[in-house]
This record gives sequence, structure tokens and C-alpha cells, in this order.
Amino acid sequence: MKQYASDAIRNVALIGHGAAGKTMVGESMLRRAGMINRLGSIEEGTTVSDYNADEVDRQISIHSSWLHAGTMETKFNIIDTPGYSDFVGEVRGALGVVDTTILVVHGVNGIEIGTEMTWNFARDEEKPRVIFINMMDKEHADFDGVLLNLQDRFGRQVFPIQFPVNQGPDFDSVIDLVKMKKLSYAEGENNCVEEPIPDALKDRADEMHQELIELVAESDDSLLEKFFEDAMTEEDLREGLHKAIVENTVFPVLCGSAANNIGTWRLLEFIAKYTPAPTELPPFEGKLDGDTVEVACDSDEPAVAFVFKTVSEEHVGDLSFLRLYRGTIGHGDNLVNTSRSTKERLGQLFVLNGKDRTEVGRVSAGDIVAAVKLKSTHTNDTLASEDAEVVLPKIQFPEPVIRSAIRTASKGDEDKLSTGLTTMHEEDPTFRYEVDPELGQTIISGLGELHLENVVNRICQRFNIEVELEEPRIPYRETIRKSAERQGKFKKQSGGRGQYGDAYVRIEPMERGSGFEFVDAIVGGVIPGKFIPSVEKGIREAMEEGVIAGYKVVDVRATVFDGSHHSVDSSDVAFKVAGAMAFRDAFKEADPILLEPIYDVEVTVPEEYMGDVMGDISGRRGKIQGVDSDGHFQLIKAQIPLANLHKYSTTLRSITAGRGMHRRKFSHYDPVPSDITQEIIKKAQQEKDEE
Ligand SMILES: Nc1nc2c(ncn2[C@@H]2O[C@H](COP(=O)(O)OP(=O)(O)O)[C@@H](O)[C@H]2O)c(=O)[nH]1
Ligand SMILES: [Mg+2]
Repeated sequence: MKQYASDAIRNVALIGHGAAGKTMVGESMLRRAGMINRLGSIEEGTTVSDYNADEVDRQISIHSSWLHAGTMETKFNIIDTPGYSDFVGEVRGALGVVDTTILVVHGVNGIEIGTEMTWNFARDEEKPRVIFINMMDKEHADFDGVLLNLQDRFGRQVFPIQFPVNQGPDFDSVIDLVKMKKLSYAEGENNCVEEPIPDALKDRADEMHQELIELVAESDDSLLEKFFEDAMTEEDLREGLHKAIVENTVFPVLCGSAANNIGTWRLLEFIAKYTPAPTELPPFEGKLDGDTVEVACDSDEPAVAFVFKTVSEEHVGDLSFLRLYRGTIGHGDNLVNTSRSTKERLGQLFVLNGKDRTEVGRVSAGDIVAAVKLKSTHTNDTLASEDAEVVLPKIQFPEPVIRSAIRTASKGDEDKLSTGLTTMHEEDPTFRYEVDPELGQTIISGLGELHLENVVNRICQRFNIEVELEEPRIPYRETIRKSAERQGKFKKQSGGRGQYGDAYVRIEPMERGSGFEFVDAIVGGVIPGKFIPSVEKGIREAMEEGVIAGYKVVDVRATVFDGSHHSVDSSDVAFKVAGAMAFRDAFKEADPILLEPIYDVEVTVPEEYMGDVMGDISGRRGKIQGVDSDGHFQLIKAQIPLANLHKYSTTLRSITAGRGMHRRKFSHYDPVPSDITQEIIKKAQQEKDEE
């Protein structure tokens, strides 16, 4: 593929709810651009974008994939993203590096949770948004209804550039309100046929064209003047529309049927004409030696590139995906990884269509390219020319929401698992892992069960191991509800040098979250000062180990107030043991209880699922804190014990048919109900006996 100049490049991401047809829109764009000879199908697993085995199996997109098309003198870099919240990390990564988003909306269902979620991402990043209402061939396709729904939710700047002539099963043409033509799509053609608008639709088209002119005029003062003087030309409209889209004051709506290959030729043309080239955007901000610098899209300046994705796959090989913000790059260039201060030499560069790669020579500023995996460069790193070691800001990936414990099925595979975990985290920043010494488990976390399942399958395949997922243990805490005091006496005086330590300890409950306080109330040196730290140490160790069920003790004040010593046999060790004994005995008398972590949970669901979701929350010992309405969705705020949140995203998905989403955050510790406490103590006892 040839080198395209910066202003001939368009970087777009297909975003939206799962199953709205994003992958098919991408497929149809490739077909209309002449990049492929036949349209693949989701059901047969033959689309360019969803080529991974896991995607073919589930018939959904899991990874973002990059498609490219060179046509109309324009190079389109199209990133198809997954629509399920488990994989929003991929959406974030894509949004970080494209200049325009194409929000694909279902022509029957209208706004769904993923529509809203991804719109908000694009809005927060101030990315231009083109809306494509897909599925216009469906029996109940309702362009006007969905359009109203969108305008209602996202404002009247959402404006149709087209409307369908014959929505429903016969759908094949649209009226285009910029061209003021009827566009018909015949199978097999690359472009579409332009014809005059039929008389029956002329009035409606004229009226909407006029409204479009007004809307565009409103976004620019000089145009508005012309508009009032009746001097605004079609050329002014085109320029004004382009500017309004770049500046986010108009969100144009197009429509089509991707599965029937309808509407996407004009979509490509529209993107080429009206959405921004990388050169039109304000410069990015980076850091150079600690100072903020502007990185403008200019091929003549030193190179600055950003790694937004890393893949390591059987069919594709090991590749780093780069967006080049400035300069040009090519095979053999020496660069610096400015995020890690290491040197890198670029290997071959490729453009991809799903898994099919084609080698390219140099690429211009603004383009997207894949490089053969660099030796120490990961997602979110910046590569720059040695002349200007700029570092770009990292993409903010979402925080993990769910956890699971993982272990190898057979002993001896631990090293492979640990390499696997590291590799996956490097590829996917929303996947994390840690070895938790408190729980004695390796904990992995991610954005949903499907996400974790997917990562784990990939580890198993790539590193040829078997693993087991377990419920992560809950980090319960032990504490007390009243005061108690006990003596701890450790005495061993048979043969050789003896041991003697004797301490009286009083414990009292403290406020939740206050931790531990040690008070030395010894008077008259009944315990010599040098042994006091040993008493404290013994108590601290006993607290770490737990008393009733093996969990850490918190929120206790311990006062050592009496004791005795022996001039020869007393020692640090003896006082440590005495302190621990006194503490443990007192603890058992002080009305001990268990505390459990409580999480703040926010669930977003369409109204109709509210009842089921709230019922389920109560069943999880959750407490509803409030309900807000957020557009077409309800935002339920609740507090739920962590012990009852395992696999919550799966449950939520099944209750809401995939239309619910949740977030969670640790809130505080609360007492565990007594029946459950008894079970936990019993289980801890059993585990101890088994050891
Ligand atoms: N009838 C019809 N089906 C479509 C259309 N676009 C996509 N589909 C089907 O809708 C399902 C979801 O499409 P897909 O492209 O995977 O959606 P994505 O999750 O947004 O990428 C698949 O079964 C497609 O074949 C369309 O325009 N019309
Ligand atoms: Mg898809």
C-alpha cells in the first residue's frame, strides 16, 4: 500500500451497543471500498474483523480490530470495537487514537446501554460523532422513532443527513439531504446510483434540507449573517457542515443496512468529505523534559508515535499497533521508547484488515500502522525520535470491577502461569493480577466474567497449561464489641535456662477503621521497659493471625497494665508469647465478631428491569441507597457485601438480557450476620484441621 499524505487519512472507530451491527458496518465499508470481493457473515464467522476463534464461537466482537481501506484518494483506518461492557477497555484504547467515532445504532431498538456508554466516552474525549442507524431492512425498522430517541437524549445537534425511502424488508435507497439526491444501492456495485428525489418525497427533503442549513448556520457567526441575507450557498453549507462536525456542534445521522451492503458507500464518502483529517485537529499535548509541548500533525517534524494495542496471536504474530502523531516512520528507524527510556529499532510495518497483513513502506504523520512487536514496548508507551524525546499522556483504561482467584491445575506450571499473567497484562491494561499474601491466592481482576474467561483461555492456549478459577477468599476482619482483660503467663523453668514472661492485657473496641492502638500503662517497672515492645509485638502477631477464624484483627486498643518478670529467665521471646496469650484469651471474652467488606455498587439498567435487579440485590443482602433516572436508564445505588458479589456481572447480564452494567468500589467494613459468622468460623476450623 502506498504512503498516504496526512490530510488524506481518516481515523475512525465504530462504537455502540453489542449487536447493533458495527462489525457488519465495517465489513460492508470494506466491500464498498473494493477491499474484499464478498460480504462475510457473523453467523458463518467469516467477517474480516471478527476473525478470532473466540469471536467466531460467540459471534460477538471481543477485541478491537483494525480495518483499512484505500479509496477515493482517502485512506480509512477503521477500528471496529466490541460492544459489551466486559471489553470496554478495547473501546477506550481505540477512542484514544481515532479522530472521529461512528456510533452504530440499532434501527429497531434505538438507544441501548452500550450506545449511551460509548457516546459518553466519545463526548468526554470530545471526538466528532457520526451516527449510523443500521438495520433499516428490519421488519420494524423505525428511522423517525430512533432519530427522535437520539435527539431526545443527545440533543437537537443530532441531525439527519439522510432518511430512508423504503425502510423494511425492501430497503435499498435513501434520500441524501446534502447531495439532495436519491441514493440507491444495487448489489455488486461499489458505489451507489444517484437519482433525482421522487416528487412524493420532494417537500419533506426540501424542508429538512432547509433545517440543516439553519442548524449549520447557527454554528458559525459569519454563516449566520449570510443565512439571514439569504446568501448562503451550497458550498457554504458543505464547508459549514464540515466545520460543525469537526467542532462537535453537529452530529450527522446516516442510515443503512450493513448486512445488505446498503448505505456504507455514502458513509465512506461522507467520512472522507466531512470528518477531520489528522491535520485539522488541535495539536496533542505531550511532555518533553518535564515541559508541556504541543505535538502537531506534521510529517516534517521528529516522529512521535503511541502504542495503543499489542497483540500476540497465532494467525497474526506479535504486533504493536501505533498511531503516529508526528513525523514519518519506516522499517529500520531507530526510536526511543520514552515511557521506559529504552531504545527500539522498528521492524517491518504493516497495514491490517483483521488478520490479513500487508507490508507498507513509510507512513505519514496521522496514520495508524502495526509494527512487528518491539522488544520492550507495551500498550500505552510512547515511541519518539531521538531528536525530541516526547512522552504522550497514557490512555485512561477503566478500572477492573470483578475478581477471581486462579491457580494451576498441576504443580510445576506456576512459572508458566505467572509469565502468562504478565504477558496478558502487558497486552491488556484492564486485566490485572496480584499475589495476595493475606488470602494466599493469586487474584486476577478485569471488567467482567467474560473478559476474565477470555484472558484465561488465551493464557491456557498460549502457554499450554490448565488452570482452575476459584472464588476469591473474602478478606474478613475480626474485631470485638466489648472490653475484656486477661493475664498471659509464659513460664518454662525445667532444665537449662528458663523462660518467664507475664503480662496483663486489657482490650477495648475502637471506632471502625481506626486500626490498632497500643498503650503502655505499666507502673513501677513490674515489666521492665525493654520488654514492653515485645509484648506489643506478640499482640500484633496475634492480630495478624486472627483469633476466631484466622482473619486479621482490627479496631482494637490493647493496654498492657500489669505483669511480672524474672531477673534471669525473662526474655523478649517470653514476653512476646505472654502478650499474644493474654490478647487471644481476652479477645475470646470480648464478644468477638467478624466484619466483611461492603461495596458501593452502581447498576445502570433500562427501566423495565428495575424490579428484577432490585429484587436480586436484596437477595444478595444488599441495601438500596437510592435510584436516579439517567435518560432512558435507571441508576440504582446499593451497598452489597463482597461475599455476595461473585459472578455478579454474569447474573446481571442474564437478568437484563445484556442491557445492564455495573461498577463497584470498596466502601467499608460491616459486621457479618451471626448465622453466617458461625459458618465462616466452622469452615476456618475445618481448613485448619485439614492442614
Ligand atoms: N437484518 C440485519 N441484520 C444485521 C445488519 N447488520 C448486522 N446484522 C446482524 O446483526 C447481528 C450483529 O451484528 P454485528 O455486526 O456482529 O454487531 P456488532 O456487535 O455491533 O458488531 C449479526 O447477526 C449480523 O448479521 C443489518 O443491517 N440488517
Ligand atoms: Mg462486533
